[in-house]
Amino acid sequence: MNISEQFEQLRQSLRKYDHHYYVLDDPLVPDAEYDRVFRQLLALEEQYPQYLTPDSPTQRVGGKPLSHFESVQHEMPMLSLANAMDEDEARDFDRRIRQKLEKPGPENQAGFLVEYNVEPKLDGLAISLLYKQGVLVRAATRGDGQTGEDVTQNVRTIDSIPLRLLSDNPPELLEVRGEVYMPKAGFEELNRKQKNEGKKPFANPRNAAAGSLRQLDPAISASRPLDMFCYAVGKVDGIDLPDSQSGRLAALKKIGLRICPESDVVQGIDACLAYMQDIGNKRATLAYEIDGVVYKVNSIKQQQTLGFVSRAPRWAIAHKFPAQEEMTVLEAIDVQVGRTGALTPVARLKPVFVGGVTVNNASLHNAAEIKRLDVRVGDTVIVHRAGDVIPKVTGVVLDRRPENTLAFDFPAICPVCGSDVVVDEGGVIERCSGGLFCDAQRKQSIKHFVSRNAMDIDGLGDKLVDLLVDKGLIHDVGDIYGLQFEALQNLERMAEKSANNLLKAIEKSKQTSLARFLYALGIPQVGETTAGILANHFRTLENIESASSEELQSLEDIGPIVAQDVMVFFKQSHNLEVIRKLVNAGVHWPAIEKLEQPDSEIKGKIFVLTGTLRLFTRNDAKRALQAKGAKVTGNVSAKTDYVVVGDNPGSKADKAVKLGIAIIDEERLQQMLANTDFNAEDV
Ligand code: D41
Repeated sequence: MNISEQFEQLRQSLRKYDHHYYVLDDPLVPDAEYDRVFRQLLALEEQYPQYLTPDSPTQRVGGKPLSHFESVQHEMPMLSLANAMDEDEARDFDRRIRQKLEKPGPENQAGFLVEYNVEPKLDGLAISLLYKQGVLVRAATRGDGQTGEDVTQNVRTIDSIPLRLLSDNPPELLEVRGEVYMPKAGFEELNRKQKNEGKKPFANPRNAAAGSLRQLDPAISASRPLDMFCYAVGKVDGIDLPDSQSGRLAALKKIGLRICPESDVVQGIDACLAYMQDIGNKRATLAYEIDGVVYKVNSIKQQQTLGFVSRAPRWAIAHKFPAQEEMTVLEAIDVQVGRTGALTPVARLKPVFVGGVTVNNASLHNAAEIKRLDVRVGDTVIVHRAGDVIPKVTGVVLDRRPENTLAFDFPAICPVCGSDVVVDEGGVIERCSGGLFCDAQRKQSIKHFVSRNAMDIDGLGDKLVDLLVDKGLIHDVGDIYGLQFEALQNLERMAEKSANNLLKAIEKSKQTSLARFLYALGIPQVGETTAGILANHFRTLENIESASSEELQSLEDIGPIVAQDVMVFFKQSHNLEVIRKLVNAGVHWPAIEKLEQPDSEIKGKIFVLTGTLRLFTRNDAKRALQAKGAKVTGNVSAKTDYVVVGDNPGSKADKAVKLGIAIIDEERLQQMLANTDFNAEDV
């Protein structure tokens, strides 16, 4: 083999590996092998620089910093995309299309479904790639649609974009359009870095992607985790493309370009709307940010019949999710007291529709956050609500600040019991110092005690707890077991049947486990996992009560702070009093036998659960794993040991494959849980 053939062979191998790794998400060879081939090519290029070509896989980063970006004219204009803000507008879009496509006559109107290619609408920035003879020669931003900026040097650093198309006879010219975006995980990581380096974090992945592509120094772009999905072609010379959008996407994929795996073909607008719903449900688990879905008439012939209105095709529409950010007026700031006394300021808002629901309240976290935002009563604020998370106030529209507003005065005494407020945990959390003298803390600790993963007392909801405390029927959790039928029945809205059911549930809860009991007590810093660890190690409540700090700290997950909290809790006479009351009332748990712990497959391992589970609820699987010493986290990373996949797993499973993490199904999980049954009771 001569030198030139050697070059070509190495380059071809690397292109193939890149394609499998970045585009197909299906690596061909281990990373070490990739590195070897890469270094071989580098060495050869150093030895014979005359053979070095710009489309070599080694040449992604190499350009020098620019002083500015050149303007470039697109070969064919980049169109814009009309929006549908709700279902009605989406249906109007379909109706217009059917009217244009159909021969007139009401008899045809019914039952005629347009075929649509449907795809997520990525929240990145539109880019046009220009391939000549299969080689990437230019990449440009959309700009005004006619002219954009030449960002070739930066786009070349995106690993999933082929510098040369995978085709033996590539088209003379091919313009490809798509969205460059920053995956959510990469965005989080980048912002962590920005903060560590004292730089301003990016507001969202879209801004981060745009900022990264607009770096004059390609080395900076190269360090940013960018990716691209292609969704359309511009000018094409020298090949015949398939006559449908879906066929074209497949053709692009075949020559090495990355296509969104969620795109699909459906018949009619109802199916489009169902697709939107489906993608909406998956939204939080997708690896990238989307702000809607795009419906495109699939047939190119029909697209041509439909044509354009100004710069937007009549055959495509972006159906947007409801905005996740809106403005509204902050009417008041209330301060709530939690179970451990932490004071949480809550924004009372003029009701606003955001993220698909009407929001009245939003969290303001703590005093420091209020200070950081300088948010004042009367301000117009920005409210953010994504998925099912609690709405947050993320900013103030200073332009709209009325005159004479005052900075918020965080209370110095507890708004419920009047005790002093103290600041702890690095000055971030304000706490009421009233402990169980504070009604709010007592109510919250009772609510925690009866909750599902604690003592699990069915029928003792938040409102009823408030009522029972307000009426003086219970003072602490120990009083729950002394509740009498007569007293309950005298309460408003408490029928005989519900009073009986409640008493039954209370009775039933007496039989519990040590871990649940410990968790229910609400010891600061002791969540379910830690409660399980304590129960397994110490086996009896007495052992825990008398444990030394060293002994506590010898356990996994327990550091000096948690150890301190546990010891302080069991030193308080009122806590011991309550525990005695509970035990005297008959709360009990089976003894934990000390068993030899086999080398567990689970202990100390990190699990991620994804997809719909059939054998467990997600909560049960999580608790069972935690009880056996595993950590269960929400995100797949290099540290993850196992990803448990149920039905329709989504991107976490993909990521696990990419990272080479063990993927197991529910049956296997069940087996693992059974094998490691080192504890006599299930926590
Ligand atoms: O994901 C997207 N952001 C997306 C944008 C998409 N999936 N498809 C798109 N299709 C088009 C047409 C139909 C005009 C080829 C688009 C865009 N345009 C687009 N992005 C920015 C302006 C237009």
